[in-house]
Amino acid sequence: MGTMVVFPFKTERPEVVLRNIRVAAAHEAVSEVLCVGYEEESTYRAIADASPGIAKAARTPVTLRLQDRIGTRRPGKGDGMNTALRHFLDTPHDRLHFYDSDITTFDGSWITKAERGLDLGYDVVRHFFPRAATDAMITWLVTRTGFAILFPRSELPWIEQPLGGELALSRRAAKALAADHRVAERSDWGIDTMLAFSSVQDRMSILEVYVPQGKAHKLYGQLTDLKRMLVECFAAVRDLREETLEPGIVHHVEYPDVVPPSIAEKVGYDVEGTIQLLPEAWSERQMELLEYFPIPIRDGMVAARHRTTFSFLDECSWYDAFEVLLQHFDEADEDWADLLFHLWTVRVLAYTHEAALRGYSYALRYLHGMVFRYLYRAATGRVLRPGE
Ligand code: GDX
Ligand code: MN
Repeated sequence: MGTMVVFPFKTERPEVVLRNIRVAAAHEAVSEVLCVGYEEESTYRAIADASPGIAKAARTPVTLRLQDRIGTRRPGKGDGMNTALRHFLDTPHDRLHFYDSDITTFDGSWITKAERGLDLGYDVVRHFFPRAATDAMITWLVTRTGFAILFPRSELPWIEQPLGGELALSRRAAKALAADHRVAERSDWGIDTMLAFSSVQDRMSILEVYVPQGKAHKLYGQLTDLKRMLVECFAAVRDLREETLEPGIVHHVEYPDVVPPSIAEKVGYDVEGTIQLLPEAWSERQMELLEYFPIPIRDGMVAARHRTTFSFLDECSWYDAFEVLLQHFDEADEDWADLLFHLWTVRVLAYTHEAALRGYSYALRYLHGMVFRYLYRAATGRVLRPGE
């Protein structure tokens, strides 16, 4: 009986991770905290030094271990989460929570909210947060877009933050996910996509709980980090293209609260720096790959190499581009990866211009509407435009 809380971690600020471990260990529902590291580096050693003291003070075991090599993709967060899933199944605990270790706004209420959802009998409880209008651009433009195009009548495109690393599972759900070889294979950033997909395909009941204070965490490093995440998240969606999903599962979403100004007024990325990045890393091969795309997209991208232009990649064109990518993208091919990164960057700028500039509430309505228009088009073949 009891709950295990897992923090997968790579290199993080030790004081942030240790604070989170303390919070979890002190929570009355928690019977064990498990930290799964990527390698034995400075963060790992800081946890090794401090965890016996934390465990003693809270009277809750704090276990530290390295991730196993489980998947077939790049060894990353997926191996960390899959290691935790397997470790959990070897314990008697009946509930498993995952939280990113770099969160600076984490507190006991996150655990309590998830526990209440599990008390009600949901198989999966997912946390969701208020996010800046220009944040979560992989979630909106890749994952939710892909889910809408591939599974328009399913519950999948309606999951608020399918890439979120904060979720809780019943033992039954953890067992089913651990037994899914597609989950086990996703050792990279694709793990979150696979967990969301597999839980819906398995017809698990899902509750999304709202955390009003938001998730403040480490800012993105270089854009190259984001590029890897983009490519791995896109590949995870693309690999689902032969799958089918039945409509209708139990999926409830807590009504969100007012968004704090710190989030509503936040600019999520460096617009100027991003524009300057566009002419970089082009190859002749990418120009050839553009031949797969409809002419307006191809011409627009050719122009974007030399001057600031992005509005051509509007909502409808992104759908067209996405379909081409679903069919032809090759993850192992560096030119495809660069081209995907370029296309996505242009689409982020176009979205910023067409929606985010109109303010927070407009932008969030726009993004939710966009997912609906995409799934409507995928299901009926009829194109809806913003405002329709
Ligand atoms: N064990 C292990 N191994 N942990 C890792 C690894 C790895 O290779 N890579 C990252 N982590 C940990 C990291 O220390 C942190 O605790 C968590 O995984 C998330 O990584 P972070 O670098 O903070 O990612 P980011 O950009 O914040 O993305 C997270 O939020 C996204 C989202 O909410 O949209 C992450 O959970 C993504 O999976 C998620 O898509
Ligand atoms: Mn983070």
